[in-house]
Amino acid sequence: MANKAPSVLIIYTGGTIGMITNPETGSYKPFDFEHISKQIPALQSFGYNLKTISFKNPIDSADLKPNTWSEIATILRKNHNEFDGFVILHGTDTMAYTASALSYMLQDFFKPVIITGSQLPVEMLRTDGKENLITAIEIAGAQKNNTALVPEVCIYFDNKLFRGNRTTKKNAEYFDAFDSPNYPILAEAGININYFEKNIKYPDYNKIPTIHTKIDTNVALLKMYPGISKEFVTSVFNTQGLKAVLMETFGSGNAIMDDWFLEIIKHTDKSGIIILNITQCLGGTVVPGKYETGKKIIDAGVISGYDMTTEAAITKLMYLLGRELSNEEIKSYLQESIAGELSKTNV
Ligand code: ASN
Repeated sequence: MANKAPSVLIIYTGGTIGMITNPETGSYKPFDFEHISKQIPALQSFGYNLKTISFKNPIDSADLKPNTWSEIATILRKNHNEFDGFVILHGTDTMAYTASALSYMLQDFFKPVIITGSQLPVEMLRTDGKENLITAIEIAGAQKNNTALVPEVCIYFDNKLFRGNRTTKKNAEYFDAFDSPNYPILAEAGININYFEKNIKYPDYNKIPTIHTKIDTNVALLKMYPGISKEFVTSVFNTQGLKAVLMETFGSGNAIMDDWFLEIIKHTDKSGIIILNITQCLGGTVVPGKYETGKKIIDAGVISGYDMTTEAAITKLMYLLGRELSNEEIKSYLQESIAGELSKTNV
């Protein structure tokens, strides 16, 4: 019996890929999916069964709010059993945040969710959008023994397939917009698409796919820098409704040792606000207690986020706070991998 052609659902949320130039201002603005499909006639003759869902008002992802993640997750859950895979067209500015958030919100998902977009609109001759979209569709439909080859939330960009929650946008100019500094790529497209199966995470196929769509944004991001003032730090920690602070510290998790700073941390921890520590370096990990400057904040109550990216860590906090777990449960999940976003191997 001939194998059925794979079926892929494309969800168009916006981003440069579908933008056109506003003749009055000269700026790019989001446009509809029709425009994309006209620019890529190959979509009509693709060997797969393709269906499209388009956001009524496509957005520049810089203007994205977390309810968009819930909207996408709901569409994915509703269509999970109908399609072999999914492609999400999305702006690059916050693509790594969406990929990270979805990796937590979709639990025990068996189908590939491949997020892509472009640096140049699809109507431009040198666009990277055509290749990105066509290869993303091929990956979303790729199967082996009737199961998806890459059943993960991924970003496909510039010939590379990344685990979504390991990515960060590194470049606003060149086509290689994304990097995965702490985890190897899952596949690479050349003449063939080479899949690196040992890097791919597989779900428990006995479980039932579920989604968690509640997100709690009562979090703050605090980046360390020499000269950071007591007034500024105090104002961050005094934010009304605050439940967690993500600290981007120096090197392997080190911070200033001023008494006022350690007092704020201790007081915050006692009041039930979670403080999570990641490094502001592009690659590498927090090594708890390696230096005295790192040990002091651990003793004051800060917990380690190891090698998570900022995008993976902040969305993980929002997701876990949304689950309404106890602080002890949240702290324990933060220090473990729940969707392949963290490893402790280099510690
Ligand atoms: N501002 C755009 C967006 O994130 C950038 C892009 O897609 N290349 O929607």
